[in-house]
Amino acid sequence: MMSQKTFHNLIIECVTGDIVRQPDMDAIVNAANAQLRIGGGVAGAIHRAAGPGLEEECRPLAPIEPGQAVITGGHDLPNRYVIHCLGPVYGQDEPVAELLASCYRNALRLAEQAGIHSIAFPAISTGAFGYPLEAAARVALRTVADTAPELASVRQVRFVLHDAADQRVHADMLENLDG
Ligand code: AR6
Repeated sequence: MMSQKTFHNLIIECVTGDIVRQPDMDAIVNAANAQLRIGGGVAGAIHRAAGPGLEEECRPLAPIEPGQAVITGGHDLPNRYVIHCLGPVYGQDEPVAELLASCYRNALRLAEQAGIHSIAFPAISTGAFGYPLEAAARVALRTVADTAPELASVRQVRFVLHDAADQRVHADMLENLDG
């Protein structure tokens, strides 16, 4: 299942799938922990697929703060880059929506600097960090759409949702999102 819309020449799409199985994307985004270690969820899947070289490259870049992003190589992943974002812990890190928006803005800024054309995001903070899916989707889609006019290199942003219900929430919201 797939839905797509264009904002200022930026294609935004929402698909159901696995973040480590997006071989056509230049970069994938990690829903990281502050220490940039393996962890569970998205981070576990990315580190397992990338191999131990990723954790080694991450070590000197840690720790990072909520809202911050750092970029590394993709190692054994099919993607050239991984951009690691630390999302806010819901009910703990404040202001929570602003910190989540910063993740998306900072990731896109790093992607621009690296000359990246395509980037895939998971739903940052909506797993272990407890951010309600619909509220997080609203922040994520709005932030990416609002950033579109500033992007020159990034042409395609893909939201990869692990389950179909989450994908539907994003697809419906994308459908109703104003440019
Ligand atoms: N591909 C796409 N989406 C996924 C995948 C996958 N392979 N696996 C899970 N999701 P989470 P967070 C979804 O917990 O909330 C880690 O342990 C998942 O259903 O990965 O930012 C780190 O080490 C959920 O909707 O990230 C941190 O400590 C979303 O991705 C902490 O969890 C994010 O879930 C970060 O928590």
